Amino acid sequence: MARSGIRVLRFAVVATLLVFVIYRLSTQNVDFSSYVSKTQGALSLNNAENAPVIENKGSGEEEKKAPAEDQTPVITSEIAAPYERANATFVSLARNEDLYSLVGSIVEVEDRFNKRFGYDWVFLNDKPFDEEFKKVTSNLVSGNTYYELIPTEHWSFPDWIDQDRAALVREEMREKKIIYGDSVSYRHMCRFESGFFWRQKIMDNYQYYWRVEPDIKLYCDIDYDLFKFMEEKKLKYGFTLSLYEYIETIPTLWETTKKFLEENPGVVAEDNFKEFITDDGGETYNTCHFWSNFEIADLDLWRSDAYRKYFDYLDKAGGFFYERWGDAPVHSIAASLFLNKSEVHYFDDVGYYHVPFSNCPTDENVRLKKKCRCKPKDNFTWKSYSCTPRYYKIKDLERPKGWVQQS
Ligand SMILES: Nc1nc2c(ncn2[C@@H]2O[C@H](COP(=O)(O)OP(=O)(O)OP(=O)(O)O)[C@@H](O)[C@H]2O)c(=O)[nH]1
Ligand SMILES: [Mg+2]
Repeated sequence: MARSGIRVLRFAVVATLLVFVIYRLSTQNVDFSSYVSKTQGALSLNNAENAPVIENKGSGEEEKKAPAEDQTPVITSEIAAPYERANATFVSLARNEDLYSLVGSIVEVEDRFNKRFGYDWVFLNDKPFDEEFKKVTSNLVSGNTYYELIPTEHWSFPDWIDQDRAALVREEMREKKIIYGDSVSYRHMCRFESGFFWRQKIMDNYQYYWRVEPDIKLYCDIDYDLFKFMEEKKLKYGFTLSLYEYIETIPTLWETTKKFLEENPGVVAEDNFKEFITDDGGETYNTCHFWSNFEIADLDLWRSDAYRKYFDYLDKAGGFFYERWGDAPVHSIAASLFLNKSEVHYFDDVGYYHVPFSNCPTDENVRLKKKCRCKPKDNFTWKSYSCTPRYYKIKDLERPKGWVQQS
């Protein structure tokens, strides 16, 4: 009897509660609007007001909002339109198996820079790109993507190379544990980046390029168009990191360069950047080079008569195979000799990482303004193995605030 009384009481309480809830729901509109607008704000990619140098020449139309009843968050394009971009592209040399290392780099570049500009991206490979590579990368890049197969003659031993001699060198370098010293493909890569990436037909469509490698990081927002900056400042070569080269990989590169210069008078620019690469007026090479895994440059530098002749000369000498000449010292020597110093630029404000070095903006104000995530102490710029202090000296520039603490 007592138990059934409790049951009746429990039923009465639950029923009352149910009736109350149904009544509240029928008399009150649940308001989702604050959630929706917050969600829209968070997902909207349009933050053109944070892009001070983009001149938005649009019609002044307001950003399109979703109809009130549509609660799907709106993702608008971040590309300020219409915007007159420079004639430029990203370029990545990669293998199919590099895909997921490159994907990280693409996301960094898109998030920190390109989603607001939509520049193209050219992918180059000595083997055909597979469908997965194309699907994943084209989905991430905000501009157009192009996938090009490198012709065999740009990725093979020229007929004047003595194969036995080249094989012997690789064996010696393997024993000496010189990094990539025994690799054939690394040598093809260095030769290709020196003499052929800019000769690919697709590159004829562009004036400037930005080279991107797998596994790099961009530490800071890039709040202006670096390509337009190159154009407006008449810059031909931009870098973020510079350092000394392992001399074992380039023992005769400078001797060969000197011979080339003797045989080709008049190729060196009048107000050149030669002091960056030599400390004794050209007698010896100090091995300083711009780290070419990051490069923003004008393709005309490589298309010039001087560089074409220089590359052909080096190629005939065979050092890409008889030694292990890298594209970084080759590009750097050429840029330092064939350009005026005003045409070479150090992007101190572009936070960049390629294992194992970082370029972290020296000045704290810059790091805060550009939302950098790098550790200032890791900045390689002022370390003893960096060549970048020479840049400041040659250009007679004041070092940024904070450099002493980072040296
Ligand atoms: N298609 C193709 N690309 C290559 C090959 N070897 C290297 N690459 C690409 O060439 C660029 C330079 O190669 P890396 O292996 O990064 O050379 P590195 O920067 O000197 O050395 P890491 O410290 O390994 O990064 C990268 O973009 C690679 O994806 C190859 O055999 N085929
Ligand atoms: Mg690399």
